[in-house]
Amino acid sequence: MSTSPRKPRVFSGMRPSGTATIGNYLGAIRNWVAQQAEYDNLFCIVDLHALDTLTDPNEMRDNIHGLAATMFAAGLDPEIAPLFAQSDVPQHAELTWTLSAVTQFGELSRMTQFKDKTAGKSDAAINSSMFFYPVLMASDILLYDSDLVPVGDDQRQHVELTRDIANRFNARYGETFVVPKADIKEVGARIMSLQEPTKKMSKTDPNVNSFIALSDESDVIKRKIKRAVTDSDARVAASPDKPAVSNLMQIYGILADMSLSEVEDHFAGKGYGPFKAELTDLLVESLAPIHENLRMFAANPDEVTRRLEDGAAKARVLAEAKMSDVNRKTGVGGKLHR
Ligand code: AQP
Repeated sequence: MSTSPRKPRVFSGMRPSGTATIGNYLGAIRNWVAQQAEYDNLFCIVDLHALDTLTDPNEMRDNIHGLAATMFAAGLDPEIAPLFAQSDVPQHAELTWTLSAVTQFGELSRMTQFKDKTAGKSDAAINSSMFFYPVLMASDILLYDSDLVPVGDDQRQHVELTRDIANRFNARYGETFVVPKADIKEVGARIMSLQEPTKKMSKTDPNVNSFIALSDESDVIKRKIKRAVTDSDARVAASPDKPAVSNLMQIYGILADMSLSEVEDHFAGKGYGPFKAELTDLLVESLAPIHENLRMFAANPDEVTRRLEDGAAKARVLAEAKMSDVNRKTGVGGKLHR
């Protein structure tokens, strides 16, 4: 009897810190959906990672459900890609503490995201959870023996740190964790702000014109694309000295399945007006099926809850087994298990 080889395990997460943007979609969700049949998947709404951003419990609950509905609406199939809320599996927090014992202060201090998000802030305004974020992320990934972590480019350094943490734990206590690899696509991995094209598009950007949310209706998309900054000349051409137009061309190219040079040829001699009009139409058309599904989930919110509960039940089985292996290896606990 031949047994088929185990499919690689994929794990990835998203903070329910706001409404998912076209950046989150093109850099992450779209890839998760496109390759879900190839892998043994687990996806997570990482609510504990959002505690330092959201202080209103109702907003937290609404965002968790809204983001889950968005991921299902975008095509995540709960039968092959279970989705769950991080805090429904307590081992994420438990493993974080254990991994903090093999994570160096200096490593966390060097994380670019920490430096970016805390720049210009006083110590009193920086929560330690922001500093500790990569340890919780390492625990999210390592808890499930994940082989691949499909993320946008901004998370590359955190996955590298996760690898270092896994290797250090394995060296100290024996083979315990799979050492994961980041899966970062060449296109879409870094969609930039529509207002400041040298800055990554973020769902928590206070300027709502800087991003297109997946839930934005056509009139909002039209307005935001109209206001999107462009570069000084009127040519639709991609180059490092034209970051604004290059970013818009990248969005167009991914959605139209065209390379940047094909996009450039398509708009040769046309200028920004026709380009922005076509980009708006393409975005509206691409998001229409997601909107239709979102309306379906809005009419049946219990279905989202049910799917999240199912996902958590599947994740807990794996997390409990891994955490008891970890505790046995480190020797903590009163059971004298050897
Ligand atoms: N601009 C982006 N381009 C491509 N990919 C992106 N991702 C985020 N922004 C872009 C990818 O989306 C996934 C989920 O990210 P997250 O929500 O957990 O946190 P983040 O990376 O910090 O994303 P945001 O939108 O900027 O959130 P906030 O504002 O809460 O910090 C990840 O795979 C990420 O790479």
